[in-house]
Amino acid sequence: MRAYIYDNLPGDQRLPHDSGRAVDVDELRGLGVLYYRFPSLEGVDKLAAERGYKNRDEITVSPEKMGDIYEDKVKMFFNEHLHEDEEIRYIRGGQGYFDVRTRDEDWVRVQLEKDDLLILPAGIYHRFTTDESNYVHAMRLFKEDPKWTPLNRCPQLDDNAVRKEYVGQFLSG
Ligand code: KMT
Ligand code: NI
Repeated sequence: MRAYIYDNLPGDQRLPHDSGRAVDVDELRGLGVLYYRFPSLEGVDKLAAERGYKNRDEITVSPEKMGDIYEDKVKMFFNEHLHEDEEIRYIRGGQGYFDVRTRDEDWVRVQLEKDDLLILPAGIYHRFTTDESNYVHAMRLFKEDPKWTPLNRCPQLDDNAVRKEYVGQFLSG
């Protein structure tokens, strides 16, 4: 895992876009974003049990697996959105970038690789993309049924109760 401020320069979303400003795990924690490294599934199983996660699935995001819809999927994952539940992703192979918003509306780009697990809190604005390798294999963890409805960012979403709760807990004061 490596995290840094996104440079906001034009260019393919899959390029690193590294501004050169590093972000450490304490800063991530300040945004409610938790990082773990689990070399085996044991650690993941334990975390899932502790947090009440009953279900999981695995997804491979690559042109080989997805064919013609790959480019559309990658663009969709990159739309800024939030969820009303936390989002947990465990990377089993390849790499990918999760971008999360700071209180200053910068993006922190979190580069994940095999064995990295990231927890995004409910209500945080974020987006995802593969990198130049165009390959990531990830496990998605769910408390109940696989459901992770993305709510795309728009002004009215600031009134969403889960968003307000997130802002109150992590972005104010
Ligand atoms: C997400 O939340 O954007 C995804 O599930 C993308 C694939 S998992 C790395
Ligand atoms: Ni999401």
